[in-house]
Amino acid sequence: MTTFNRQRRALLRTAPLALVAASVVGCASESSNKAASGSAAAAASPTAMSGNMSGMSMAATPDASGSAAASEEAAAAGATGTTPVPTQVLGTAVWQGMKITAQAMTPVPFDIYNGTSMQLDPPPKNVSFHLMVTLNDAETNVVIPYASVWATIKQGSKTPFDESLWPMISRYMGPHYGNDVVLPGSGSYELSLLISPPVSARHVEYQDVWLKPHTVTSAFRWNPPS
Ligand SMILES: [Cu+2]
Repeated sequence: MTTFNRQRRALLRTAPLALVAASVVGCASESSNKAASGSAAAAASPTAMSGNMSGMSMAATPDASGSAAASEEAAAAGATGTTPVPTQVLGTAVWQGMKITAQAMTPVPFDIYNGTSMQLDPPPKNVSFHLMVTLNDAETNVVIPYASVWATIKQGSKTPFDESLWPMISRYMGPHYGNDVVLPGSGSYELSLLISPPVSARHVEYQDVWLKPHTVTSAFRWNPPS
């Protein structure tokens, strides 16, 4: 299991609400999403951040056991014709009592409902996996919704993935943040997750935590299933 490096933001984010809005109205299947979403998304761009990395980074364990729910989710997605991807943990971190878990599983088509209409978002060509980020209370394991997550995957100077994750629900995973990811091939990658605070009313035990966006990074290795 991989431990994310913790990366403190040097730049204060000011628009978590706008980021939520951008992720809802944007087309997450397009890599131009971030640029097309205007200043709100640009303000939330991980590339706008600078910060000091600290902590240890360990190689990802591709076969680290994911949750049983993720396996159920993957099984439910098995009829899509894409190559099954064993559910694997790409990285974990804890931020002020919030457990952050990034997993890869079988690519899935998903429906995006904007309040009026439903639009199917099929897995893109040459899709590698469905990236799922779950946020849980580290003590009670209760799911934490209403946050937003931007994921960036780099390999050297290249950035094959840099998009917001959809706030997403499923029968097996519950609320999570997800998108389908295309990587150029097997190799070592670095995953950064920009977690913007849950924008919601909070019971008072959460009044002093998750008040600013926070970035965690983790190295992982991707081997496409054969
Ligand atoms: Cu999902």
